[in-house]
Amino acid sequence: MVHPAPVDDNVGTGSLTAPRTARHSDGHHSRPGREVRAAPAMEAFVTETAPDLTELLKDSPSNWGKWGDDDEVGSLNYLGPEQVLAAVGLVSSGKVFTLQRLIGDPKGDPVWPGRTPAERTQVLDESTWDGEDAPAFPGGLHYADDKINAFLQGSTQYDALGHVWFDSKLYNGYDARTTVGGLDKASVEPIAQRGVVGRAVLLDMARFKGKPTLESGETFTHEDLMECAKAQGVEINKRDILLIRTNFLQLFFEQGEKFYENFCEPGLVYSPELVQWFQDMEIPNLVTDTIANEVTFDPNNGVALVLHNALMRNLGVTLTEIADLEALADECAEDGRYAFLYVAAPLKVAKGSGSPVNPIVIK
Ligand code: UVW
Repeated sequence: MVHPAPVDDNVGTGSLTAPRTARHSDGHHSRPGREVRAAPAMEAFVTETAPDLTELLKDSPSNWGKWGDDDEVGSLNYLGPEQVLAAVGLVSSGKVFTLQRLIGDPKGDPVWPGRTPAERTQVLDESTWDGEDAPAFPGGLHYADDKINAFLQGSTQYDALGHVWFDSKLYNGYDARTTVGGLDKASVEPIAQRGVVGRAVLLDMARFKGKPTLESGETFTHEDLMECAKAQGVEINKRDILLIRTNFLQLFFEQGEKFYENFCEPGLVYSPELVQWFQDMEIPNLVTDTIANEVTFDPNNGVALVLHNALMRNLGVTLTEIADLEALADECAEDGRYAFLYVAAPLKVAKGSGSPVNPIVIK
């Protein structure tokens, strides 16, 4: 039997014959099927006037040690069989919603500045079998293979709890040097091993504010979330997974390059009260339709991604980003039911700082 050879030495194993790549009728080898639109480099956004996170969060609550010295899943510990069964009990219509954005969207993939969208490359396709020296499987088997080169945070994703840090310490006090060459501690793997299942509540902040999308830099607080919930007729319970809709990424698709000018996403803004509310409510997981879950630069102090640190690093709240909440939000507006079963299984990537995910909501 002759095996078709992949496009480069990094792909596949097995016995190889002459290298053959996917080839199109014009004789060209495959390329990713679209222009890859890169986000601008991160340096473009960095300022030096902000206070240190160490100072800003010095009195902020922490869950380090709460679930043991070896814990790597943080506030997901709040989700046990009781929460799963209560969430399953919410299922009544059987309607299913998938929350992942398309990887390799022909219209572009929104990513954090400095990251590049996933590139999918065709390795084998029908053209592999063109010509007389084509591989031959008994029975005439042909097949397609492809690969992606992607940031693990380059699409709808779970952040590992060790994804961000300051002061040389990750979640649970792990040394930041444990990230060198891959996350030895608080990687995405333990989150993926465990899975995430619970009652989730959609807080449709865009509809609540009567806007098609929230605006660049627009902020809201936990009190706004509670107001939104009240207007929607839903209660936020302890240990609920929060899904927040801003529809901000619609602007990515409408504005092209301009989207990254003065980049500052809308979202929750840090206050000690907000962090205490997350702690008291024992929120296990914050899911948003923005690239980074919170207002990018805190308008009160200029610090970038304060809540990544106050919530994820300190409290162990898992963060899920770039979720597509549009179809779900339309359904909630239609049926008036904003609480439902949420299930997510990030990929088991050893040492990964995050993982793509396709969360599922069942109503
Ligand atoms: C950063 O943490 C920089 O980004 P994100 O959480 O969006 O992956």
